[in-house]
Amino acid sequence: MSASNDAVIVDVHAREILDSRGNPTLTVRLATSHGAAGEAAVPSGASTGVNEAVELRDGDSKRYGGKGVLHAVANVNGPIRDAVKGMAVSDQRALDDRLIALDGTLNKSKLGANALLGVSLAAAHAGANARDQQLYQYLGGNDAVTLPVPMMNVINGGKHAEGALQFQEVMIVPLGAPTLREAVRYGAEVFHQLGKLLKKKGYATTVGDEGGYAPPLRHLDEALGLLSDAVTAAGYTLGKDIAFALDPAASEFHEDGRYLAVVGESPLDASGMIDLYERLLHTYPVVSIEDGLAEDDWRGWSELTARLGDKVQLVGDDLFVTNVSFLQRGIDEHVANAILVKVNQIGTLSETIDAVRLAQRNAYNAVISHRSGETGDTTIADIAVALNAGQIKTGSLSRSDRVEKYNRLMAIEEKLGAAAKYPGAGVFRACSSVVRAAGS
Ligand code: 2PG
Ligand code: MG
Repeated sequence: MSASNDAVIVDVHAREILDSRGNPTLTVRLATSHGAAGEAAVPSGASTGVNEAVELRDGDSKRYGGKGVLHAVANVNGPIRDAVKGMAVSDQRALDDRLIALDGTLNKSKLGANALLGVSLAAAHAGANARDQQLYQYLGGNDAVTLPVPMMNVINGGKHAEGALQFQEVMIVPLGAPTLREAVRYGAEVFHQLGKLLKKKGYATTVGDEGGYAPPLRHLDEALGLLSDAVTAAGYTLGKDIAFALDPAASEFHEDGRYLAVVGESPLDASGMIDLYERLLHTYPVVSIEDGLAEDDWRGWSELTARLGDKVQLVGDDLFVTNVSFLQRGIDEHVANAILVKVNQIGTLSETIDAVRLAQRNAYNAVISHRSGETGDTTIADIAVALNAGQIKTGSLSRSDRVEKYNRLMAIEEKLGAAAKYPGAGVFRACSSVVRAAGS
């Protein structure tokens, strides 16, 4: 072991900052005995799953409408710092175990998952810096060579754009691109063509929380129709170069067993929703549907998976909340075939890695994801490559909180050089018809 491997944590310091929605979050800086340090900022969701680890907010209505995070900051600068000082920065697992034990609750409600995550991720950055390595390399070693296929959220709705589509995310997937760099270009070109089309049709081209357009459309077909035209106008072949992915975030419009998929129309039951998805799959090249049904509708999810699981990627976000217990239930009950992975849903890097590894061992796909409230932090780009996850979801092709992740991925691809792999359509092995269309 080189001397730098023995670097120990000498200081941890958190500070309140703002996220992309103007809400408080925290950034944590962790310093080591050898002079290396690391910093990480914590994201925040809007359409959160009920079983997510707890994001600690002050609740003091005199500050930021109760959304301040000074308690979480104080937890880092007090008890957490005292508990981790002197620990080896490179032993991520021991550090995360210490954080989990110190909190002592199942959902991290005592110290806050936001406090724990900031420390956990800052330690990983400091560890990488102490060894003079890139983060993806530090976490994934020489095996970390797979750039993720992005799902780019170009039409925002649901909780991320009030007054727009009921479905939260309509995404493009550049699965026919030869490299990540080209995938980003495909995405940006389609995004701009979509903007032109919307403008021509008299829609505003302002964007939602994740940098995608937020036109006041009612039906998903309108969104997918417009997007199909944008893909063609950008010179790409639908289904071959670019496919679609959806995140309805159905927990948000589910009530008493029914889903209000279109405002002003009758709500559908789970089977009705599955019929809707089946029809969409026949009409458009949809390769992935996330949270197609609600987080507590396990019976509906079983039917969804039985009917469509061999045709399309079915991703559990609110359903699995990056938690191995929920994912294990999904595996046991044949529910979904992929997991969305959000570091702040679970609160430490080690538990995030556990969720991805459990998925991979059971032939479930893993999609590393941002939150709708983000910062300039790009840690998830490195995590996606480190774990060879194969997919990332990190928003549209506008706003720095989104594009910074794409920019980081392009930098990683350049650093990897000839070793870099962009898996393209191959990651959607469940979607046989689309993979065939894309010729892989
Ligand atoms: C989602 C996410 C990210 P939020 O539902 O997948 O796109 O949204 O962070 O608001 O939960
Ligand atoms: Mg989601």
